Amino acid sequence: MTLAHISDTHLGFRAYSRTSRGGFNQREVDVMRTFESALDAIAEREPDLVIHAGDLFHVVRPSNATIVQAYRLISRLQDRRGGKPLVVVGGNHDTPKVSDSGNILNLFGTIPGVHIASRDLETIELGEVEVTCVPSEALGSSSGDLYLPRTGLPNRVLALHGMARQVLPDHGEFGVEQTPASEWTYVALGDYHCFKPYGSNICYAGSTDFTSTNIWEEIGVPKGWVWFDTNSGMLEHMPVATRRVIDLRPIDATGLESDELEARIEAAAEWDASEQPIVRQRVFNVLPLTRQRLGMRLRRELGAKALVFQLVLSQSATDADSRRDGAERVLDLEEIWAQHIADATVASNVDRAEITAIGIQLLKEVAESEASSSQAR
Ligand SMILES: [Mn+2]
Repeated sequence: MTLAHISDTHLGFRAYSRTSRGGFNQREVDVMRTFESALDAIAEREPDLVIHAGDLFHVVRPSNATIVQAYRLISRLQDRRGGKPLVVVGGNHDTPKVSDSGNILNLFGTIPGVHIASRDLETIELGEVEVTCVPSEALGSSSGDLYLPRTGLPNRVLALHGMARQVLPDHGEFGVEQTPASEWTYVALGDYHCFKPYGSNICYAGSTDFTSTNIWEEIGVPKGWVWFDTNSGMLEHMPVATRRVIDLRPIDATGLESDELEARIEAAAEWDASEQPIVRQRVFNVLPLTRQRLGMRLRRELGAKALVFQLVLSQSATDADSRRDGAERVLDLEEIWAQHIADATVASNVDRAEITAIGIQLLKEVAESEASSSQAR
């Protein structure tokens, strides 16, 4: 049997203010495009079984456009595969907390061959294959028992969304030694956004695009999906192309005048503008006066070479220091907002300074309310 394992596609994910020609958020378009190319690659390899290990959508209520496109792409995949089984497990992002009645995932169960396990632990029998599904909601309610196969079928697949102590009980990070790995033909994990295998038949497929809160810590690991062949026992990560994300080497601004710092930042900006990547340049040890003098021109020019150019100026000496003082992220967003309003086309009677101030005030309120509520991934 051959199997394709995909996860954390986060359709409907949006970020930054740039829009596509059609007026959609550009990152939302990107994420859908990567999903499409992943499905095309999967269709080409003709797997017997496809597992989506959760977070098909980024939100519980995706936009109509997102639902329609996802439905079209999954229908086309199933068409090409002649309706061979595709199992989708509910993730923490796309499962409503309250009731199952309004779960958008259930709509996809109407596509030939698609099985949805949105909320409860369930075992689906597909000929010679058992697929035991542990959606995010079912994982939350279980008591910590190990998951074991429930049938005697020759192929037994566990599909689970979460950081799975039940599968990978405490052993350093997530250990493989104590898992019932030998009981399962394959364990398809979702939730963690980087590809991560545990032994020869368990892995997180990772996300298909950069959709986490902190995309910068994911740069080193390619996005993609996983191919598994039970005959050869071979587990292969299949990368997909995404928009490039570039984290430039941080600049130390100690002793630099603002024009010298500008020159350094400009010199470092040597990526291919036609790729329109997402770029971050961090600068440490920036004095408040230098920050004020750093021209908007620089941000605009470099911003035009990228989908997003994040210039993160910090008074602290290192990233760890700036995180400790807690003000960095808010400051960063404020700067992005100020830049956006400086660049935006506005009616002549609109006061840019006033709009900027209102936005900054709102950002502060959001930051405060976020700090007081717990952060779920
Ligand atoms: Mn996810």
